[in-house]
Amino acid sequence: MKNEKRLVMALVVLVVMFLVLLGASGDFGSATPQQTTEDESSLADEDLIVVGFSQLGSESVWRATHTASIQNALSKENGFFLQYSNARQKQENQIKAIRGFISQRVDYIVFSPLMEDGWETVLTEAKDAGIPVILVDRKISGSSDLYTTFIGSDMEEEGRKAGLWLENDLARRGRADDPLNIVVLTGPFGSTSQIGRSRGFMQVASQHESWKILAQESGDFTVVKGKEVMAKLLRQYEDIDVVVSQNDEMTFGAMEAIAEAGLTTGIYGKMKMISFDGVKDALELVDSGKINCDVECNPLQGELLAEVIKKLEAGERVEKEYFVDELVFTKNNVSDYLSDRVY
Ligand code: GYE
Repeated sequence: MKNEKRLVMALVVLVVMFLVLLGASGDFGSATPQQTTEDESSLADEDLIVVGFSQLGSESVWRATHTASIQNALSKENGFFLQYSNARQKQENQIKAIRGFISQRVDYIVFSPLMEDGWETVLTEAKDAGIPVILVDRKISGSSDLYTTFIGSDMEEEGRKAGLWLENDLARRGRADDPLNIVVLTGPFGSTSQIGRSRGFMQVASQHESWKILAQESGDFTVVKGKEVMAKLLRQYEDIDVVVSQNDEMTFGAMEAIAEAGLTTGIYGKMKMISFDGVKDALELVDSGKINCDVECNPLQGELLAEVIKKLEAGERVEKEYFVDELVFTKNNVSDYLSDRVY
């Protein structure tokens, strides 16, 4: 009898676990983009603004925060019906998702383009269908007629800020003319974040004959690839003075590789470490002196997006570009921001 009871309990637990997993699979399930079906979209209240949002993936804490910011701002309570699709780092998935939104006749298409190139055909289809397109976070190459507005960061300015921090730091120490060996871990080549951050940093670097860029390699904005590329660069080059890593995830990976090679980073270490994004874990490393400088990239773009869509709904004119506010974090100021950082 006791055994039977146990068996029944075990079965109940299994069924509950199965149901919980089933519920969660909306978020973590298939490799194809999540599409809301026609049936679901007909649930939308007549008055809600229907927005299709194609996110490029979920490679970083920055990205997860960006997604959540948009999901929270485009809520039903705020007047929106949001269809979310995660392209899992594949441009073809984003194109499929956008085509799905067009065929469902959503009111707006919002998307964060994985790469700058390759959108002309699908965005012309959206234009022909009369659906306004709003770019968030990253941009596209080619004609600006294919989108209504952009909301995000000035990536080139971010790159420049990194270069200027380095310039000032060296000058402050009286080492402005010391020879400097620099490696750059970039985001995926062809993405706005890589193009902008590289361009901005190189603008400053090109003013300094003593700065030598040893390598620029993509670490795909991930911890694993950041570590792999950094380990390779450490084998290749004996004397690296500065690591510029175009996002915090790659920085975490690179720092593991550097520690495993028996080397140190930061204000007390051998190599200067410059990062981008400014997520909480990285800011803690700025605070402890292991990252010298973290250039903020602000993922909290949802509220501005909701505001801009409401303006468009009201027939008001909107700007072609909206840039979010961003800071530069160093040991000098980071403690003022750490406790409020939620991501
Ligand atoms: O820096 C990185 C993310 O495009 C600004 O993409 C974004 C970048 C961000 O995955 O962490």
